[in-house]
Amino acid sequence: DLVPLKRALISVSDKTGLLELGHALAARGVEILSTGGSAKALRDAGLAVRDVADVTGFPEMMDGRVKTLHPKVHGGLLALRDNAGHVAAMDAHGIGGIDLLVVNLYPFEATVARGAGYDEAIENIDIGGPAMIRAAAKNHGFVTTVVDVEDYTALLVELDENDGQTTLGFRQAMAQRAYARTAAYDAAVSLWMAGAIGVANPRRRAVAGTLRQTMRYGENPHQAAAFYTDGSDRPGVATATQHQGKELSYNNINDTDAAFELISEFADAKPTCVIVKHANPCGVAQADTLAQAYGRAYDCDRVSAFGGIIALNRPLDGPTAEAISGIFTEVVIAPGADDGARAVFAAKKNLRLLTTDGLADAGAGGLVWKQVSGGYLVQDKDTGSIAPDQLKVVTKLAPTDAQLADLMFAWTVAKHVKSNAIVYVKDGATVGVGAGQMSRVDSTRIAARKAQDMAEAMGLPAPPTQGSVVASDAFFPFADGLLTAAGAGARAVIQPGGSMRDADVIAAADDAGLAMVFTGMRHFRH
Ligand code: 93A
Repeated sequence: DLVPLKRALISVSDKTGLLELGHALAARGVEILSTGGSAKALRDAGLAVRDVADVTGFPEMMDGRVKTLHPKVHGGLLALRDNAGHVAAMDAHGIGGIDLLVVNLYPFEATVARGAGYDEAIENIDIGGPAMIRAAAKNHGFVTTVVDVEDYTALLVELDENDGQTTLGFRQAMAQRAYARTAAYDAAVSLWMAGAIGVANPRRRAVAGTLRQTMRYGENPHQAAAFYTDGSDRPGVATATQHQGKELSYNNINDTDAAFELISEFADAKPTCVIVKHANPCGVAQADTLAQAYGRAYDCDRVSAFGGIIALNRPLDGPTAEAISGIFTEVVIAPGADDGARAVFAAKKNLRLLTTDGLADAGAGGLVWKQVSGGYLVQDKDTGSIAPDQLKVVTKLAPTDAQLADLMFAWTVAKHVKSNAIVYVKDGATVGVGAGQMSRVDSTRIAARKAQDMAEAMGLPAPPTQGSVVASDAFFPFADGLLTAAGAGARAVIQPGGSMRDADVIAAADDAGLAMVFTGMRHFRH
């Protein structure tokens, strides 16, 4: 299964490494065919190159839209060299075999990422390149396909190790990468078009990604992992600038994303700080300064905050950096960091500091998907939100203005807590977060117990849930959860409503002297 390499076709948009490759192939006696710009670059470097136009007998035409789309090219890529009929057809039509295809495609992803207009994007959809890649990769029994500059070295090593030939294993590996590239390429085109023409339906969208980073490991050390970007320029962990600290790990990226998505809900709010652990917020708070907001978020659950991920809705300043430096933190992400903050963090070599170009638009749509055995679940992002005037007061007592502000804050945080989510809030700070429990009453108890623990640790006279408000991401199916919250000292409740037993729950709230509002919207998150 060794195939000697006699003729190569090179057609590359990204000319990186082209001349080195050309020289290396020429030195190994390989004849080089090439298209316009690639041929010129090789020729300028003193290499003997034959133009594809010379092979096909057709000039490149229609602004280059048609240059390699010809039987002399595709026949040379697709012919089975051990098939008498194919060989006869090659002879009859003067088709020469092509043993190596080196192509990298028009930079469609980069073109749309820099915000090019519609027509320019369309012109950057490569047709001839993917056609050749797919043809050569299909015929990997005889043809080697290289679609990535990073594989040039591997190709030359392969040739050197096999006396100018390639092995089937190598050609298969390259073919597999080739199809990954064309699949991702078309998916990127589809994804861009969906945005350009406003297709919102998840059932009509393709999934695309570009490898950004391979990691030492995934969620656990025995799992391999990689990070793919989707070409979006949305502020977030994928587009942030890292200023210091080790490379982000799989869990760092996951947690940083959770923290940044939540902080982005507070773009227009006063200074706000989010602390995340295991993709759940363990403290979210607002204050007059960012440093105070951090302190209040930290006080929600000091135990969990250790080794946490911090997101801020303002550029990081010196005093906040100073406060954060008090304990071990994995990542800080903020829409900027001033010189004072950078100076403070300079001493914290392991802390990863990421800055973004503003916060993300929390209302912007998008898709989220989750793998299940045998497939993917795809759905719209949860961009649902409600305004205070859409809340329905269902109890005799209505919340005060101060409670209403806290209820809205708690509701927003609860949207970002894994279900079943229960969030107690007092004066613009979470004081208890119950996450990811299978029963709502357990989440309610856990959040209250955490508040109790903090009160004991900090020597407070009473748990901070006394006089708080509470949010529940979905309705209370029974009165028990609500009564647990009331027992912990919550005075007002926000929840979707919609349970069969709403009447019981409302009656229990009235008996306990609570104010309760219904949102009519649920925020499950799993
Ligand atoms: O416009 S195309 O889709 N039509 C073609 O027939 C064709 N053949 C190769 N684009 C085509 N290519 C692409 O041209 C290659 O995929 C490569 O990205 C680029 C190289 O052009 P040049 O060598 O002129 O710089």
